[in-house]
Formats: sequence, structure tokens, C-alpha cells
Amino acid sequence: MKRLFALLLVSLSLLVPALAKAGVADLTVEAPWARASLIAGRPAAAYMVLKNTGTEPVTLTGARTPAAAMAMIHKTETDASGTTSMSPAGDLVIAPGATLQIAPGGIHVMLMNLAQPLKEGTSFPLTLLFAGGGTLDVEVPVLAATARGPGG
Ligand SMILES: [Cu+2]
Repeated sequence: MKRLFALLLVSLSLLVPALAKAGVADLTVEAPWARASLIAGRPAAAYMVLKNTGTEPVTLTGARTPAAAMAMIHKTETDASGTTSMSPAGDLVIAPGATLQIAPGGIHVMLMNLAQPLKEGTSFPLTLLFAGGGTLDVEVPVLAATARGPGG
């Protein structure tokens, strides 16, 4: 019985790190992209679709990239008078089976203080950060400055 308990403890301790990242492993990233910089010195934004194919909610908390000194998850909102503004999106929970659209005019990954202007035809690595310490690496292709998405 004592031996069984010890075995159980060992298997539990093996299980915990796997569980902490289970949600992130069930995330799929589709169609990541960013617009090329038109004007040097302006911030850029990265877009993609995140899908939670797992059974646990996953919480997106932030992002980082060597392409920019600061990366933040922002949301764009338009008020009743038609004024558009951006603010930090805070923690974003993606429920099991749900999809998070990170797209122009809505939630976006704001890239501030770019290391260099984003150039069409290149790509840069972006790491998404999740509650519980999970991370997800995405390679983001840079499309034309006039692109509306990977479809054109
Ligand atoms: Cu923004």
C-alpha cells in the first residue's frame, strides 16, 4: 500500500507540469500576418486566429517579440460618436471550442518601438503568453502595407 502511494506521488508530480500547459497544446494558430510598415517609427500590429481545440479554457495574457521593444494585446473600440480608440485588452479567455479573432478593427497584438520597420516578404517570430506560464511561438509573415489579410 505504501509503495502504491509512492508510485501515485511520482505519477502525480509528472502530471502537474503537463497539465499546466495542456491548454496551450490544444491551441491552433491560423493565418498569422502583419502589415508592412509604411512609415518608419510607427507601431505595427500582428493578427491571427486562435482556436482552442481542447477541453480547458486558455487565457491569453500577452506577447513578446524580438521585432519590437514592447508587444501588447490591444482592443480597438468605436464609441457612439464614432471615435475609435485602443486600450489594453486585459486577459482574454478562450473557452473550449471557441475561436479568438485577432484582426484589424478589433483585438490586435500591438508592436511598439519596432527594432526596424516591417518589410513585406519577411517574417518575424512572436511568442504568445498564457496564464499558467504556457507560451506559443508563431512566425508572422509580413504582407503588403495595404493588405487586409492573408487572403489579399
Ligand atoms: Cu493597438
